[in-house]
Amino acid sequence: MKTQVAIVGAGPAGLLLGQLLFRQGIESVIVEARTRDYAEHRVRAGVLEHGTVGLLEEAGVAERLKREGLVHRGFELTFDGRRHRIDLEGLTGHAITIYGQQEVVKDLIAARMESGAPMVFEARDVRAEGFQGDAPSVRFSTSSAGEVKLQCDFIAGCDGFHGVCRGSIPPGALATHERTYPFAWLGILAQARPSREELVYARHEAGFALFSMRSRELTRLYLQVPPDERVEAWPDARIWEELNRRLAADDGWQPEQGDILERSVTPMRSFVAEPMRCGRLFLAGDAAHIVPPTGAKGLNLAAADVWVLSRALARHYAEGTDDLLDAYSDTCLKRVWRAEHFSWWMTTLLHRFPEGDSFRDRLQRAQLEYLASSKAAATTLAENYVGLPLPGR
Ligand code: FAS
Ligand code: PHB
Repeated sequence: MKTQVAIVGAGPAGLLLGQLLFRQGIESVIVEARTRDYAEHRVRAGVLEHGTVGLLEEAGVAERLKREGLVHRGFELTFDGRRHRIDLEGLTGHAITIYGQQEVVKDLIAARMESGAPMVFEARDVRAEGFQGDAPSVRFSTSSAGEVKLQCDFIAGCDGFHGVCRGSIPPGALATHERTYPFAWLGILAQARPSREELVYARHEAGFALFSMRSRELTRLYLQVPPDERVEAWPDARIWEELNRRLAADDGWQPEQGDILERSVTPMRSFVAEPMRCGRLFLAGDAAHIVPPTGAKGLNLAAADVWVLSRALARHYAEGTDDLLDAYSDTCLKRVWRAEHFSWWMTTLLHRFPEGDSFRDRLQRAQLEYLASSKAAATTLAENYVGLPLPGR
């Protein structure tokens, strides 16, 4: 089997790359370890930067997003029983869009099917090989095709944090930087009407809480919990009681309750692997970097990486010049570290740290008071939240 670009992983990064390459006449094969159903039903991200929406439009997969996505022009911070709105559009001219990651994945898989470009699900024993030489290939096996060697010019490692591509890079060729946090997020998806127009981020003595949504019928909520917490420790009544406590403010509002459809505990970590390239293997998305979800940056960073990679590959095939390919890692890492800083900053601002450090508490409050009273401070938060300009756009 032969192609130009072998893409490992059918998450948002791999699928969007496949679509952007297809629209530029560049061949690719997507190799995914799980089933289509798994890829389309994994509840994760929900916030799309305006730049990501623009990319999905350019990729020709934004029709349903435009119809069903919820445009939010601001969000609210809550602390000490008061709410402060951050006017995203007023401060930056841009808004965000609430549209579930699994919906983005469904739209991209449908477009892939329609294009007829190859995509393999349930690939086993996937290996990236030969990328330090001139003949890279991806080997895998499937129940229908048996052992397959997919020869290609380039490999795009879009297989997430737990994938195989990053691990196939020789240890000396990669440096990693990591920060883990002494807490996790308990996330729920509830069959409840979002009873507030915009997201609410709450810093509370008992810990962080987030009110978000997926549609006019589905609410998405998060609670800070200890890092090794088990979902069994949180029966429905306890979840709603704690959400009401942490999201409370002087307006008396409480989230509407409903059946909990999905619940999961997500560890919080910051992680960056450098460089994001080894020979003809290019890492993109969570395969190269992880941010704590407090800044809602993960999916958006993945989209930005494959935008940069698709442009670089297009230049390689159209003009035979590799300047953008050679600059790929530095171009992406500039944006990655900005988002890493923003996500770390939002996380340390809004979460309670177990050691109960009163000095840190006072610093958090001082920063929140500053955000609530200074246009300059609120603008910095807003421009990072809506998303900084994409390179070359
Ligand atoms: P993904 O992990 O999504 O996809 C990788 C794909 O590769 C998967 O389909 C996997 O099955 C496949 N794969 C793995 N190993 C393989 C192998 N060996 N061979 C073949 N395929 C393999 N981000 C935001 O921007 N906004 C948010 O609001 C937000 N909220 C989040 C909430 C939670 C609870 C979590 C966990 C994450 C959140 N994120 C958020 C971050 C998240 O969305 C990721 O950044 C995003 O999924 C990254 O996309 P990919 O890089 O495509 O990786
Ligand atoms: C979500 O809706 O899943 C979400 C929203 C904002 C975040 C993180 C997650 O910061």
